[in-house]
Amino acid sequence: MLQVNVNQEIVLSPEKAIEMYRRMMTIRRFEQRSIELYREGSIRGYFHPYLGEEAIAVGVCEALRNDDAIVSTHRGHGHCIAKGMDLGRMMAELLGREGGYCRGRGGSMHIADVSGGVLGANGIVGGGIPIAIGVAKGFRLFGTDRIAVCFFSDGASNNGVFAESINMAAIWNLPVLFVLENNHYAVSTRIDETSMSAALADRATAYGIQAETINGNEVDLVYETATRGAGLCRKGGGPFLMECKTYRHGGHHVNDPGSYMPKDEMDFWRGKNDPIDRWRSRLISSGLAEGEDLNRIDGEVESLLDEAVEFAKRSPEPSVEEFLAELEASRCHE
Ligand SMILES: Cc1ncc(C[n+]2csc(CCOP(=O)(O)OP(=O)(O)O)c2C)c(N)n1
Ligand SMILES: [Mg+2]
Repeated sequence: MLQVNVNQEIVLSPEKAIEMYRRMMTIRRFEQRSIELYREGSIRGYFHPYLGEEAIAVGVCEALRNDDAIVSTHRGHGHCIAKGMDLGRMMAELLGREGGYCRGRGGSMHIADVSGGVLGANGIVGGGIPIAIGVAKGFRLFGTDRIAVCFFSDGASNNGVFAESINMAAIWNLPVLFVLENNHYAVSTRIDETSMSAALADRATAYGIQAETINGNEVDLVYETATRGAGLCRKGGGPFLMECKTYRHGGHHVNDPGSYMPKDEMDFWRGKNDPIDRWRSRLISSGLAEGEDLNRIDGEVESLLDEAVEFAKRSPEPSVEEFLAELEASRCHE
């Protein structure tokens, strides 16, 4: 049986190991298919792809319970898929259709599924962090052992709200798993231009919170760390921060060519450090799957995405009258 590589007590079952491959591939192909839809004009507005960071969302969400909650970011499609959201309804949301999770009103950056524990993507950088603190406080007040997971990236960790929130989580001993997706960039600004410390996890230890830095492109390592971190939070051991080093496979958003990203750096992260290729090789070398099995999964993922795109395109556009009526309604509440 395949075991995760650092902690021999946490065993990854073959089923879970293969499921993690399927989920990562689903995120990758969802993003690539969505970019095609964007290019043909079916998706409008901003679109921040999660390509290259798939192992973090999948490794973390596989370590959660269904009733745990996550708070996402502007780069959130991967988090939503990893938490189990339906591909068709997600695609419809991106296309701005009635069949979407928020009836097309949220779109890429404000998609949410409260009943599924996805408490929203967020267009405000760092905006999700205090929400996770409030959710975790609520879980505690209601006497549950549910936990809140807060995804955010290096740029958000430079915002004041991060410092205030993490301190509050520490003093109230809240069950928050902070997942810092350090992809090294905030738009075009490299993290070493804005931080004198290479280990952003040190910021958490300064507030008295346990924290670790790991390679976020190794899904088993992410899973193992998240399992320990979530377990600690659930048992009342306080918040935990995991800094996952990773890299965007392109520019900040779909229309950013990323020409400021050095080619050798990009080649490294897209090549031998690609999270899906790495996991595929591990599954094959450990005898858990043959290449053919994984190719079959790739085909199944593609069929699901065909169905998702078809569902989204068949779903009606919201009517202008209804939009205007909703605007009027919100004005009445001002
Ligand atoms: C409060 C706030 N400031 C600035 C922006 C504009 N903005 C959007 S994304 C982004 C960069 C965020 O970088 P990071 O937190 O590292 O996330 P990543 O894009 O790497 O996932 C900025 C500055 C914003 N949306 N919200
Ligand atoms: Mg970043």
